Amino acid sequence: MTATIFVGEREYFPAISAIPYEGRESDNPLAFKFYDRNKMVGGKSMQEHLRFSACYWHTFCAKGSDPFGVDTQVFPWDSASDSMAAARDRMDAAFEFFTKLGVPYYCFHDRDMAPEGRSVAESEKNLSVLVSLAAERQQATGMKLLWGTANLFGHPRYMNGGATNPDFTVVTHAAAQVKAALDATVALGGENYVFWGGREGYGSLLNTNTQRETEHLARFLEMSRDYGRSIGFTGTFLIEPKPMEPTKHQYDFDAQTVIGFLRHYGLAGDFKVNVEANHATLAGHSFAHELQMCTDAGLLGSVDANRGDPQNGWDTDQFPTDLYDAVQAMLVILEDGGLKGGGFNFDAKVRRESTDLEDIFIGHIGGMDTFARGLEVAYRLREQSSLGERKQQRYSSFDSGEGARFEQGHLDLAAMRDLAERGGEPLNRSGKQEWYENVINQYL
Ligand code: XUL
Ligand code: CO
Repeated sequence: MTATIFVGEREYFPAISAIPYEGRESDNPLAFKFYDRNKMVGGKSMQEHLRFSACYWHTFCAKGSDPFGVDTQVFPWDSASDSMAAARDRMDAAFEFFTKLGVPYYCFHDRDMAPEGRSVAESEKNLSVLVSLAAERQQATGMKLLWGTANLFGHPRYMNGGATNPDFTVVTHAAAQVKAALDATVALGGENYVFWGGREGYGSLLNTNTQRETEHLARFLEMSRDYGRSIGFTGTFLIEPKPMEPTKHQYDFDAQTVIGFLRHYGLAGDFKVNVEANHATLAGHSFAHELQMCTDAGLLGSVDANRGDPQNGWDTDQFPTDLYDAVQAMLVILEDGGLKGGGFNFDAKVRRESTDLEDIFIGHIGGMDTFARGLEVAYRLREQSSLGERKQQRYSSFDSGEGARFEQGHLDLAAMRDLAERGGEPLNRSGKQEWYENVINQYL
């Protein structure tokens, strides 16, 4: 995988070569300290466990602007005035970056890869031209597509929603875009296809029929699934929950909301969940909580790796550096048998103030090292500590006797009442939270 370093007509990062693993003593900012891709952790290499992906949008399309200020980052792939020429340059830069970094996967939105045209047909054509070039670059480098998606939030026509827009004509445009993005994903061998409904929600209940919009969303997803399957897409469709931003309320609020929705509409299985760390914290949850809800339901699809800032109530999309969080996430993922068709996609961006070209490498290196350490620590915790055993032991009263009969559905409420009377007052059993927390620190 990612054997060849890709350099197109022009080298965009001439000062940077393939990022090596140098170990924790290294002071080279452009080297991995912990991510050693071929290192085996319990029968699988780090690369196989973590299935890292870099994203097109933050890294190659965003340039540091925020609601209060214009771009701060000047990128050499942005100089062409023709939008198709700029898209080709961006693609060369992206594949050079992916291969020098050494991630096996990438992700993109239709509009990251190719500019919107003046009509549906022109937009489709633009995308298919760039998809052919991406296919050549994938072939040359061994890079693979973790997922594709359609941007149904940037264009003004989507200001009131994409699939949930109150205007049917807008919904048809959303469908046209998803159809083309599915064609692109299949053409590039994409392993998953993502729906993130940034504008599928509302600003005010006063002007919104939430029931109709939710039904429309389900219908839209069904038709997308049916089209995808009809063109040979065998991967997983993913819904990426987020509670808000840009809408005040987003229908795909959090993992449990999405899981309930998928089950209600018979979409679970074809569709799973793409958990994003910063979206979890915006919903008032932890990253590990969202992963746990998905693995409990058998519906963990993939991960958008990043972090928020505990002092900010918005999606800061920072690179993940919190080891404690990474360990807790990896404990849940290892317990589930590892990521299957999904990966760790860095939906993360360097700060507006990080204006050196090398900063995008440094951000990704830090994120990859964080999860590599998280993986190793979580693996050792599972192998060597009594964490798992103690957690299991907490439920041992359900393993046999009346507790087991309860789990099997053999007891009714009256029988439970009689058992309560017979059993007398239960002993207080300590939850031992502090002990669990201390064990994690001991292994860090
Ligand atoms: C936005 C977000 C998106 C999705 C893809 O918060 O996470 O970039 O990952 O549309
Ligand atoms: Co995301």
